[in-house]
Amino acid sequence: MKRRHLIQVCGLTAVALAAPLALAQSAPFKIGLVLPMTGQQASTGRQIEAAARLYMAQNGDTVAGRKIELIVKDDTSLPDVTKRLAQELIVNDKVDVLAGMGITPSAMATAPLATQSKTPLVVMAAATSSITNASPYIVRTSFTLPQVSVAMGDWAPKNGIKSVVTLVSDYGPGNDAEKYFSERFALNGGKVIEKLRVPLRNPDFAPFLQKVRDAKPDALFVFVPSGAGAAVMKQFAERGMDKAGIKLIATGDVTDDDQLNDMGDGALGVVTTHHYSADHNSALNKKFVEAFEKANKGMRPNFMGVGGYDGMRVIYEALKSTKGKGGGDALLAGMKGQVFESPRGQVLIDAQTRDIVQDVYLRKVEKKNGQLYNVEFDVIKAVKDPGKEK
Ligand code: VNL
Repeated sequence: MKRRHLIQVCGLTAVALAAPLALAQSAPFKIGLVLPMTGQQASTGRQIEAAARLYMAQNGDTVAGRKIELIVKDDTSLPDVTKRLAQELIVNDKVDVLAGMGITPSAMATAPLATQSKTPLVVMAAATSSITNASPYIVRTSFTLPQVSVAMGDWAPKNGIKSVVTLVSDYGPGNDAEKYFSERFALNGGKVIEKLRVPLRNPDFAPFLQKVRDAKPDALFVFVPSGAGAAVMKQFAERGMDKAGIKLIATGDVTDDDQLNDMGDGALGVVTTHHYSADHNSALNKKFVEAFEKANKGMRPNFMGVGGYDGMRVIYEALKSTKGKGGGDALLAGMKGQVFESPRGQVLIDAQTRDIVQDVYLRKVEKKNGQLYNVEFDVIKAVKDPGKEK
């Protein structure tokens, strides 16, 4: 009797001691996802939120014993708002990870907060090269403009394009695209006749396109952010640029899968360089596109969606690597060096730069089963951000 009693007491003590630990382990793991859900970049927010929710639906909402809580905040694409929301998420909600960042100014405004609070910040959209230098807590799952623009600087001169006018949105990623395309194009013997920059907010492309017509280059090279491509394509066609013998070449942001199918036949034949096409030929991508469309009333995933989907993967695996414990530095360590197959192809989170290394594709807009797609026709394997090599 006595002995049994003792065992019972010991058992109870063990349970009592274990209880606080078990409670701490089961506290939710919070991800603060700050995105432009309204305003000019709303399609980016819509894509990333949908992709994050799909990832959770497919992989479960409990990781290493922790329930994953996704807190989505709309920054309306204004960097001051991004910063305020990130601050609230850190201080009030005590998030374990920050993520999202639709545009470069939002990521830049949030970077110092990530550093001060030692909170990993997973950049899923913004793509200026220098973003990852702004905080040692930033990890990127999108791409960089230098990464995709250099490929066009190589392709164009080999394909009969000897003179170009560049037209970019006048901020970080546009400046990167202009610089890295132009330098490589010139190195290959091409001539950049003029460099034009349009404002990010409410751009009117008409006066710029008139200038391009007058300059008569072989091609116009364009970067505008996701969501703005359809307007460029429309005005390019309306001004009869193609009939004047001027080709359109661009980064894949312009023939964005989110809008491409509505651009009409004017988009046919446009060649772009980018890291993701919904048409990418792999079993994993087919499965991803099908599930994404099914969960979102037929919406086709674009490169922003993939950045969000892979960003969630990076967070899940980092949490697993800490066995559910978390902690800013431990999570960051678990994010660095991840290698995995994404719907875009094989990727690596470079442990040194915390930036993504990935394949860059040459693509041409073609019709398949009555729908417009960026059809990949060539690939440059495992491209690092050239912006980090200087
Ligand atoms: C950025 C770069 C934004 C590429 C984009 O779409 C994009 C950025 C909203 O770094 O601000 O396609």
